[in-house]
Amino acid sequence: MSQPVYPVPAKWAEEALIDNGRYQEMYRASIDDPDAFWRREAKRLDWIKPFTQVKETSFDEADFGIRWFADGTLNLSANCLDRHLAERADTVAILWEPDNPADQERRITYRELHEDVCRFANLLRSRGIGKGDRVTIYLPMVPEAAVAMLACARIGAIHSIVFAGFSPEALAGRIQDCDSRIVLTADEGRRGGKAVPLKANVDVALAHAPGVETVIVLAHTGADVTKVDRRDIDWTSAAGDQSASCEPEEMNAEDPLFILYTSGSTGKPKGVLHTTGGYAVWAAMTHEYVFDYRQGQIYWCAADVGWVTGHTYVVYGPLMNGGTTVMFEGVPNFPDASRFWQVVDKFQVEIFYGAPTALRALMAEGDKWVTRTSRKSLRLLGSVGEPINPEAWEWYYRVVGEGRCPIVDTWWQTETGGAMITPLPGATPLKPGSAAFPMFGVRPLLLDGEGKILEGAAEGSLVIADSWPGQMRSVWGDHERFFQTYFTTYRGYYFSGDGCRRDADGYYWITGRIDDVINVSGHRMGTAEIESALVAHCKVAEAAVVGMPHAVKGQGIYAYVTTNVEVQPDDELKAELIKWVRQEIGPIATPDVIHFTPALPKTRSGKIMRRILRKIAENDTGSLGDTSTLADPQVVDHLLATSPLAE
Ligand code: 6R9
Repeated sequence: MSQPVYPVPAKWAEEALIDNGRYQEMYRASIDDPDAFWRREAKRLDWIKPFTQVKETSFDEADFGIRWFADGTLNLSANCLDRHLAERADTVAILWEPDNPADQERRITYRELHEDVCRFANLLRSRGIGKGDRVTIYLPMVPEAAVAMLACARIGAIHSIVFAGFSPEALAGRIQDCDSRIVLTADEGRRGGKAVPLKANVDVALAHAPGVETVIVLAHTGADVTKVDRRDIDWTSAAGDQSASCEPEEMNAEDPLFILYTSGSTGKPKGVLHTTGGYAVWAAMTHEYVFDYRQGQIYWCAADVGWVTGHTYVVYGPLMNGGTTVMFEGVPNFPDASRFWQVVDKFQVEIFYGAPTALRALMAEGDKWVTRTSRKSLRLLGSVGEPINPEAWEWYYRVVGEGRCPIVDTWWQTETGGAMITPLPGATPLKPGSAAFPMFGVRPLLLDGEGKILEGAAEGSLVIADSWPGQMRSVWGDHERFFQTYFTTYRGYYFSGDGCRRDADGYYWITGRIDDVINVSGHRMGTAEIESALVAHCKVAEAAVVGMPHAVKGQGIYAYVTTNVEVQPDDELKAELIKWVRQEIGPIATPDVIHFTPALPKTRSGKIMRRILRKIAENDTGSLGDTSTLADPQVVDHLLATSPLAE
């Protein structure tokens, strides 16, 4: 089967910041002499005290450590705002589109954003928040979310954004894990015409997190919400009382910038910690090169700020580059499946960056929703969050982009801070479904099960051989867990948790997670997290969760559940368990299938044989492999006989 390859359009090769020759040259330079390369790249930021040290990193246990630009100081909010004021104060920084197209959009200039951030930063200071304090942000996709992030960065507070779709229980866990004394929220969010009761969720969460002294509440929808005296304050009036100037805190390059909780293969979600200097260099550089971004262009990353993509490519990257970033509160299919492309036309968006799950959902609605819009402004498309199947890629390319826009399929992770393996639009001939080549300074390797390096065309575990500036620095409160999670599977390498193939032309093809993490609509879920939610239910004895193929979501959630003996497993209990998991974690963790079983298939040593559970969930039951080590092979027969997927 011959694979299509789309060459770089001539115009792109001529006009882009980086053509193929330049990519090769810069990549070489970044690997051969990282200090010289990064010393140059870091000049894109305004430093308060210039650094003299550049890369001081080791992935080895004996001298493990990751430090970049460690003696430099800077402020990221000043890099996103103040330095643009002289020349671009009246340029629109944030173009906000509400959930409902009948409501008014907002255009916020750099001058206005700077003012809002200063006032809010002063408000935080007035509530006793300063350098190193954790601030939990539980906000919808409104400009105030960016204001809150930048205000934290301005005073050196560490923000921890919790996606507004998470439940009160999940929110409480994240508040407690990092000991936040303050929560920023809104009365309600809006998504697809429905209200999300954010303030009510915070009230429930705080019953479990008594350390919170202040809740700042944005009146977004104007809904009536409860107000706890002395604890809850109104965002707009309290910020309005503050001065519009606020001296930015001088931060060391290695001072923490933010925590973002993400799921792993074991235990509770971990607080991924990013620091200031390296992350900023990585975010600004990758945003410029990957999107060939130039000031004045209208750029839209459709991710939520609750995920890392929203941090790096809605807020920090574009604002450091003095860009105009679109923030969208809504969803792709409300009021109808034309919504994305109507927003593209409305704002004349040139660069659109979205997730495969949304594209597959829109593709299923038919081309007419796309073709009835113009989209003439579009020049470049991007994809992130999960592997994009070639069919969806082709649809995106032909129908949305009309064959005119390159697609940058960017592979990266919360842990990596920004794009790691990606095409560059002026440099890389595209293969649909491949994330192509490494970003500057990134050394990907494929390893086999024994940890042997695979050369040439091969498939194996994707590891990164050396540090890059945007790398996470620790797990909040548990540095040992950081080392254990990422650097012990393969000694001396950062292990991504992803499987990957490299073809004969050196293109990388991410095949998906090879650990116990599933990717549902681009959202990472630890199977262990969903299992512990299930077993926390009083009628459940045991549970095992695996991923299953899902046409739109990429992966769905398949839960095997053993109830307590006296319980009758029926449809009513199924509905109850689904509701329970949504409540414990959030709607994104809703199981697609609940398969009751009197027992789980286990080895004689008591280990659940997940391989078999995965096969059944994939409805690939012809090749279950060796079942001879099972304690009770009849369990498998029962599962096969009761599988809801079998015809
Ligand atoms: C940025 C982000 C990370 C996981 C990652 C991988 C999957 C992300 C991808 C992709 C194939 C791409 N992933 N981008 N897989 N192609 N272009 O999504 O971060 O939420 O931490 O998820 O997502 O499996 O390991 P995060």
